[in-house]
This record gives sequence, C-alpha cells and structure tokens, in this order.
Amino acid sequence: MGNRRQFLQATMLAAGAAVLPRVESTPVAGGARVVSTWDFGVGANAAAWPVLARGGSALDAVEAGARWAEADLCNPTVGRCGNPDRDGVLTLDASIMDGDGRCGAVAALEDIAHPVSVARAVMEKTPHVMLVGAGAQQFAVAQGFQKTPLLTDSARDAWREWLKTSKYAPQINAERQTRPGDKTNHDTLGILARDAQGRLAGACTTSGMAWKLHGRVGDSPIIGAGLYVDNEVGAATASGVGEEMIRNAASFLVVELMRQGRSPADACREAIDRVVRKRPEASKTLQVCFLAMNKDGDVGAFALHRGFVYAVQDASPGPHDRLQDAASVYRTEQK
Ligand code: SD4
Repeated sequence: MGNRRQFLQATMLAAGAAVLPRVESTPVAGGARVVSTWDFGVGANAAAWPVLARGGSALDAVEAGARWAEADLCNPTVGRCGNPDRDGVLTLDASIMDGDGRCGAVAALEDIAHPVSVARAVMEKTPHVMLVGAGAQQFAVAQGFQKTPLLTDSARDAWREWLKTSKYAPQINAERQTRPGDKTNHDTLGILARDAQGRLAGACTTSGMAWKLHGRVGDSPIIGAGLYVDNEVGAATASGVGEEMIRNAASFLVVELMRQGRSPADACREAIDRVVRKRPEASKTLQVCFLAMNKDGDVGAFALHRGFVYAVQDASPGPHDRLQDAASVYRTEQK
C-alpha cells in the first residue's frame, strides 16, 4: 500500500449529401484563442479565456473551461448533472492533452465531480495515460478529490422515465430533448486552446451516451479518438456517437490530415467522409461532429448532421465570444 501510495503520487453519400463551403475563422497569428463544442462552449470559453488573456498556458485554460462545463447544473451530458447509464449509474469520461504529447484520461469514473482534473493528475502524477472505474476513483481520492454522490434528482427522474420503454437509440443532437426545459444542444464538451506562446492543448469531458450499457466507454477519454493535440500541427476534438470516433481514430485522423496540408475545416470534413464511407446506413441516423484548430489558431468544424455549433473566443475586435454553425453532410436535421 505504501508503495502504491508513493507510486500514485461520401465523395459523400449520394442521397442527402451536400457540398458546403469551408468554415474558417479569422487567423490570429501570434494570438491566443479558445474554441469549444456546442452552445455551452460559450460558457466554457468564458472560463478559459481569462487564463489565456493573462498569458497563462493553453493547458490551464482548457482545464478551466472543462471544469466550468462539469459544474454546469443545466447540462445533462457533462459532469455532475449527467444522465446515468441503463443501470442508473452516472459514469464520467474525460481526457486532457498538451501539444507535446503529454496526456491523461479517466473513464467510467463515479462520484468525482471534476474528471478532467483527475485526468490531468493522471498525466502529471503517474507514468500512465488512462485509469478506469474503481481504480480511477481510488486514485482521485488519494489525490485529494472528494468522493460525492453526483446523480441529481432530475437525472434520476429522466432515467426512471427512460426505464418505462428502455429503448436505447441515440438520437441526433439528442441532448436537446433529454429533459423537459433543456435549452438547446447539450453534448460533450471538447475544448481546444492556443496560448500566447503558441502552445496548444485540449480537453474533452462527458457523461457519455445516456442509458449506455454499464461499463461502456466512449471516445472522449480515448486519446486519438475524442481528442488529439500536436504542437507541430494542431488539435482536434469530437462530439457525438463515440463508437464512430473510436472506429476511425478520428481526432488523430483530423490532426494527421492537417499535417498533410488540409485546413481545419477540410480535415474535419474528410474525417466525416470516412465515417460515412465506413457505415453509410448508420451515418444517416447518428450524429458525429469534429472541431479542429491548427497551430496558427485557424479553426474549422464539420458534422454529419445539421445542428452542431461551436464557440470561438479570442481577443479580436468585435464580439469576443462567437457561436458558429458547422457545415454538415446532411443539411436537414434528422428526427
Ligand atoms: C460519447 N462522444 O461518449 C461522447 C458523448 C457524446 O452525444 O458526445 N454524446 O460517445
């Protein structure tokens, strides 16, 4: 135990496919920028930006943004308010990575409010990259994270409601409809940042697909699937049905496509094409979204289905927090 303690220190598919313009935001040579998935990315960026604005590191910035999302009491797909699995157990997945290839992750973590910070502790305080389940929780507690029951009453009510049919069929942009009164597109938070020194970092945090099988792990904590960062090239993150990201090593793919000269938006689009080509039928009913930033801070995104938005914040004149629509293969949101 003592030792352990020391140690722990389509060509798109013919039907429905559309050729859409590139989505690029203004380059910020030498500047800092942060981008996050979905509309709640505005709040995550607002939490991350002060770190970048005072010259802090991209790594600190993405952790701050992810922690904000994990604490958001309105979000049924990230952190403490997440929906549980089919057995009524809330399990959280998160990862963090910097541009030098340092990374950490936790999966199927229970009763710890800030999985992204546990992921960072895995990165910084162990020789490992990923801890899962009870071991991740044991490590978190040993690091001083408080163990606290997280499942909220509304998440329990939503689960009881789901039990009436027990139908598992992920819906496109499903997080919109998971609870009465939910505002809009709630989903996994993926956040990417470039700091004033030009260093990149990213984080990804989620409660995963609601009503998943107990023990299911999605893409978000898997380096290369839900998140990948390389200072030489850029960074990418993903949201949507994680199995498709894992199948395609998708965030790694997006970064490698940028390495070959693609813009962030083109790289995201090619990665979406791969998803479609591999599973053309399934892709009609699943949402998959990519968000990327290259080393110069240019940003791009692409999704399978309409409805994916992402937030951009930097020091450029005008609104500092901008929500942008991602282009998509399918223009019409599928119900
Ligand atoms: C997962 N990608 O666990 C995450 C969750 C998500 O829509 O984005 N849900 O597969």
